[in-house]
Amino acid sequence: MQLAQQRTTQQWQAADAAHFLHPFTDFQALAKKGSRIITRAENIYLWDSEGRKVLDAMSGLWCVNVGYGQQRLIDAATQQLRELPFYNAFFQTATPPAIALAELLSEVTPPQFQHVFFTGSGSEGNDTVVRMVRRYWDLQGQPQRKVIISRRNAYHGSTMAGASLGGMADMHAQGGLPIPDIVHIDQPYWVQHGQGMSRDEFGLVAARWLEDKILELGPERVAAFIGEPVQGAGGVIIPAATYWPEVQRICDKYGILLVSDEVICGFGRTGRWFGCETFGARPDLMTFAKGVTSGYIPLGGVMVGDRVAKTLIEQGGEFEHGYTYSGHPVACAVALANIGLIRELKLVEQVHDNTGPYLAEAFASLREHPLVGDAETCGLMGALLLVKDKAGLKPFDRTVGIGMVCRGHCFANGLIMRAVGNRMIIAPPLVMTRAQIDEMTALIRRCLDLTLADAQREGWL
Ligand code: PXG
Repeated sequence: MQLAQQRTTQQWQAADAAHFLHPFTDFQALAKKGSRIITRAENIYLWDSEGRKVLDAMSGLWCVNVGYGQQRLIDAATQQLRELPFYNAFFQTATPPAIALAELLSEVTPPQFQHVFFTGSGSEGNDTVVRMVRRYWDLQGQPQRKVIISRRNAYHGSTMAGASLGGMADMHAQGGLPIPDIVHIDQPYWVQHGQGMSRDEFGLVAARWLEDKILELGPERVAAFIGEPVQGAGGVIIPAATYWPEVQRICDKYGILLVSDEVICGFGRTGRWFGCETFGARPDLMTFAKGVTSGYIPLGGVMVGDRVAKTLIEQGGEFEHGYTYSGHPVACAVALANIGLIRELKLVEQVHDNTGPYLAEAFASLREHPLVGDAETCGLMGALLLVKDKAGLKPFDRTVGIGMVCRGHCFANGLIMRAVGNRMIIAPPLVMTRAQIDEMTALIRRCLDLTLADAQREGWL
């Protein structure tokens, strides 16, 4: 019998509550309520332990780009587990899957990237970025260049450096973060900071906050700027087209390194292989994870551009950094199969030419809903801004928790959609078809209607 079938939902929930501390969770509240137990998945659908089918519009956690149940990935893992389940990449050794993946990543990433440092996750990738950036400037004879500039409401992971780079105030409040020499500027969120300007004008204004911060700190102290092309966990904040080219110009002007955190945007999400290609930036370093294996098995890393790689290789000596699972052969074998499948199914082209524009139309049609103040997409990610009043995008009272109300209806109606404050967000698997986009849009519309009915009944409007 499959493990899932060996206990009832209540038994799983009781054992879960007794022993399992979940990430980003109020342990006591969840223990009282009981977790939803997910037992299997296929394509873009999940099933829970009660046999309920759910459309997973979040790709697991922004990662299952090729959808669930892809035999090619399963076979790659199985074969590699048989042949060589593990060997490390320390002590002057390597395994064929890790070498082949390093080579393939050089091919699918922008041309400045010919080298990769593997990690086990996106957070470890960003910790690697901090160490690498600081090592680079030491080797350049500029050890005073330590400060990394990031943005409020960014998410770069949960380790000490990842959470410090991130701009989540609640995370910083727990554990004395950020660590020294990481500072934040405001995010390029037009609704919050830009109303009254055109989006393109605002994009330039927001980018110039970077220059202001560089000048305030002294350019000689600034090592790097890091950003997600589109902020994912922050609520799918899609910057204006003017933003990233201006950020690039400013980084070039002061010689500082540009880091693109592609953990969510990488591997096709935005309709190009990497988000920096969609937005017109040429980063020196790129963090990746999630979509590299479609989440079938953990893997992350940092693509190291020529500028940094040359210095580390030619002048660096030993780089005192690495993880047991850097270049894990099974993870790398799955990544090889995953990237092969993305290419074969032409998923990046499909998102760019077909399903991405189709999703944009579907979301545009949701703008007519009385609760929706704004609807935006980029490739196969999107956000709906829920508002009390469309005029001036007037928000609901915070105490209402409108996003969580809507998310509750999604759960109850067989749809996984995330709520980030008053933004309802999606990032479905890249294999999603037009018919499935219609199916998802109909579910979203139903949940918006149910949320509106609550708002009318409870007097929130
Ligand atoms: N960078 C970005 C841009 C991410 O989105 C990480 C780094 C960290 O990756 P790991 O593999 O260490 O988790 C992430 C992860 C959410 C949510 O609520 C998003 C992430 C993780 C957990 C929850 O949207 N992104």
